[in-house]
Amino acid sequence: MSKGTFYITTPIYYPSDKLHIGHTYCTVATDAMARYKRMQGFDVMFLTGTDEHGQKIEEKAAAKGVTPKQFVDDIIEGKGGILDLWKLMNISNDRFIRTTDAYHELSVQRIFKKLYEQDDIYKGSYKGLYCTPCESFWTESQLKDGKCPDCGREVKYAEEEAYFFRLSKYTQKILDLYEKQPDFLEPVSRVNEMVNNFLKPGLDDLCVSRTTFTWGVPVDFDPGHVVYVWIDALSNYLTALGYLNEEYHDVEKYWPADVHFVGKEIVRFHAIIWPALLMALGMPLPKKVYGHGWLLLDGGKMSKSVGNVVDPVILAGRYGVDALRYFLLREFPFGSDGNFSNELLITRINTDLANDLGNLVSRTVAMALKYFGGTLPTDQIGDSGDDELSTMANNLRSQYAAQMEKYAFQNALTEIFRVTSRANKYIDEMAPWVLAKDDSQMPRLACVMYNLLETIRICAVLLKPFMPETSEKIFSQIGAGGETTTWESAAAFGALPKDVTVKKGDVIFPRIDMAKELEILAEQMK
Ligand code: ME8
Repeated sequence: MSKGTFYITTPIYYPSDKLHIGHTYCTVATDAMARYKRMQGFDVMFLTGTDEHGQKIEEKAAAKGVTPKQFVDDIIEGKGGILDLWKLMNISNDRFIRTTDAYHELSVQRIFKKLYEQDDIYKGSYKGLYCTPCESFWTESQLKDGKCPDCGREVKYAEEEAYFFRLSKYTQKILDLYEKQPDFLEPVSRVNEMVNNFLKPGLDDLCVSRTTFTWGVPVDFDPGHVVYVWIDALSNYLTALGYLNEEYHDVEKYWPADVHFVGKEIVRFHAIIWPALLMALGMPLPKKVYGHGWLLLDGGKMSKSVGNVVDPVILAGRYGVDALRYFLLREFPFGSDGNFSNELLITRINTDLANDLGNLVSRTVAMALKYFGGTLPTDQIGDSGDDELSTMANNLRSQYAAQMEKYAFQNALTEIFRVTSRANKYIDEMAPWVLAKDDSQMPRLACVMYNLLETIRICAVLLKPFMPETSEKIFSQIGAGGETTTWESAAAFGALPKDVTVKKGDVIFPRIDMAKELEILAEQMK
């Protein structure tokens, strides 16, 4: 039975270049959350997609001698493109929206018109410092040494006819929102940033149309204007459900969104502009916006324009998708920035996945085979004399859930690995190889093996959102399946039948030779 709906989104990505591991980070986090909620029995809608309009794409396409649509089609649908990357990373999105989809464009035009007709959008002129070669307006503070920050050339004062959204009207309403709904925006540090940097000084009206490029959704009642970025991009969260279009009919079912995951630099758009637009449209607001941190490389934000990007395809190819997924969510607290390095990745795989989890599974399965031929004897189950491990495993699901509900993926995983470490210690303390030498100790030995298998089972259930393929491999080795792999079954110790049969399988995470691997990676990432 469904526990209700859960609507979660990633930002829609610019298909201007190949995506890097920073983009993968947010999508993997969203995927883990979506899988977690599905496992719990929620009817999940997980949306991701691409944000395809704008001057940058138009220019890149022109430089390549193709149309903007051909350009984005290739980056999205072409070999090694965005869709391939999400498939590789095992992303379980329910819907994929492209802002060039006809139904989305139609909705955007309808939204724009509605806001214009009710006077939330008005025609004015965009005034500022203009760089002619870059066709960009800049504010005084954005200039570098008084010149264009992009190309370094002179700027001059200019005016351009444009439409504006009356964002200034919403300053107090957004402040009230943060007051009334203190968990609307998390982590809390981002709220302070919004209040101090943008709301306290007062919001300016927002330019929402342009006439200097054509690659965008046309304003249907004023040819020459195209809808400028944010109305087009932000509204994807609604149009993908069928808002003001006939493609889908899910607005009532899934809106308001439960959470929008976004990178910290676009929090302002999601926590100020988006709620203001929704207020203007008379729509309920999302329950939460979560602004995650950046993956840094050598201390700077990983980004294609800087040229310091790491390719997730290379890493997933060498260490497996699950290892990469695990690393991303285990290594960095979701709300803060984190410094990526190949050393960190390999260390994490070796310590947690190969030594801790992998060893626990292979030792346990090997001992169950060696001492009992693979099937535990029901008539001989005794007491191991230690209930600390089973108590920990029993409490694990609720501790894990408490962290997952806060989007504290790192802590949720830490909870699981505290239990796997304890289980490894339990093996050393129980010394099954000593028990096995004494016939009278067989009931105790059987209990030790059962406790280990049960502990592994509960951990593997809770790891499913993070490492779906690994959990399946573990289930198959420890003789779990069907009802013993469900969320419900992880609530209590003892779901596996007492005469469970294990099966030898491959090592789930082979140990990596750090020095050798670092050399190979350096070569491949050149
Ligand atoms: O911002 N670390 O698209 P985008 C972590 N189209 N996250 C990173 C990152 C890094 N190094 N680099 C990028 C856009 N991201 C808009 C969104 S939503 C209505 C429109 C994250 O392709 C970034 O923070 O530039 C953002 O959340 C997402 O990737 C998409 O970035």
